[in-house]
Formats: sequence, structure tokens, C-alpha cells
Amino acid sequence: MIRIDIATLFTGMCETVMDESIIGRARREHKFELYTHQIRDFTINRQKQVDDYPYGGGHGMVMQADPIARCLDFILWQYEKKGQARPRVCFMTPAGRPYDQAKAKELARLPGLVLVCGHYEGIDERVIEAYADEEISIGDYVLTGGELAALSVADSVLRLQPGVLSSPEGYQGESFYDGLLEYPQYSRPEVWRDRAVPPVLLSGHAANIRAWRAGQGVSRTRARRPDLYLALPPEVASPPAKLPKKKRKR
Ligand code: 6GU
Repeated sequence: MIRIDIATLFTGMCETVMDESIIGRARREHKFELYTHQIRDFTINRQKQVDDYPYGGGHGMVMQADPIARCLDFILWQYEKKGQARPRVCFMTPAGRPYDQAKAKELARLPGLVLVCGHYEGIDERVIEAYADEEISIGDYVLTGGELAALSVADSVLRLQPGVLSSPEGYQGESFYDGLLEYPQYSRPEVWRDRAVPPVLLSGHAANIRAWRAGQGVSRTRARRPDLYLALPPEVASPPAKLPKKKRKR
């Protein structure tokens, strides 16, 4: 069973998200272990200060190395005490390696994962040097803190754990699992505001439905994500299932 630890200044935010929905239910059912740690609890100064001005000047504050280091020492000691292998330590920073489903699958196979959330203008580089196995970014945009990134990583890793989703097919046919975008989905009613469900889906012809969905997956990927399309193996990309006739209005 995988264990994830999140080191953060905003434990409430992390607990709230991890207690909701599918992940929350799986957590209550002990399908994995997840702990949040308040970095401020590991300060040793009277004011419980965790940040300070940047050397060399500049605006904003920098998260100090020591509270993070002491927090990580505590987490690593817990693993050691239980005789568990050292967990992978990942710092969430916008300068990290871009996160993707391949990384999610890699992390999902590990027994332990520690996600460290920065805040303010950054984290003292020395604690990253001393503790980080890797730095992860969730995309080319800037967040106010690492929490939303850590929660995204935790969610994407936890949903791959046995028993978290109702069935493994839940993720095996989906976007990015095989480098393709998902085919479009429809539910009742059959006609909604003059828009009908594609007739093939009502045909009951399983092979035709499979073929239609595969074609949709490929054509959508080509139209929306040429970067992913070019990376597809030729046997997946090759049957250029007809391009959409009309572009959707934006
Ligand atoms: Cl990991 N942190 C912050 N602050 N911003 C980000 C990010 C992480 N990934 C993308 N933007």
C-alpha cells in the first residue's frame, strides 16, 4: 500500500481536498496512507517564522531551509522506524520537470512519496539540494504555492492504486493512458436541444462502436494535440479517420 506525505503550510487545504470524492472514500477505506505535515510546526523560533528576505535583494519572501529540513527529517524518521524503504522526495516548484501521465505511472509504483510544497517567492535552494530526489512542475503557469500541484500529483498517483477506482478499465481506456485523447461521451437523453447522440452508439453493434471511438480518439488527438499525435506509434496514428468537417465555434 502506497504512503504519501505532503509537507505544507496549508494542511487544511490539502486535507479538505483529500477527504472529498473518490480519493476521500478510498482514504477512509484504507486503500492508501496519506499524511499532511504542517511545516510551521517544525520551526524553532518563538514567532514560528518560516520565511525571510532573499539574500541579494528582490521582492517577496523566501521559504527558509531549516523548517522544511526538520519536517522532512521527521517524515524520513517515521519511514525508518517502521523499517520501510526511503520514500521518493519531490519538491513542487515551477522550475521542475513537467509532470505527465508517464511520471504518474512511475510514482504510482513506489511504496512511498513525499511532496514538498513551497510558498512565497521560492524555497532556499540549499534544502532542495540536500533533500530533493526530483523537482516537479505541473505546467507552464505560475501558482501561488505548491499545494495545488502536490494535490494534482497525489490525485493522479492515488487513482492508479488498486481498489481506488471501481474498475481498472476506469483508467485503462482513457486519455493519455495510451497517449491518445478520449473519445466523446454521451448519456441520456438521446436528443438534447436538437443535438442527437451519434447513431452508431445506439446501434448496439459493439465492433462498430469500438471502431468509431478509436477513430474519434485519433482524430481528436490530431486536431487538438498535434504534439501527442506525432508521438503516436504508426499503427495507432495511421488510419487517418476522417478529419472533422466543421471546426467547432470557440
Ligand atoms: Cl509545482 N508550483 C508553483 N508555485 N507554480 C507552479 C507549479 C508548482 N507547477 C506549475 N506552476
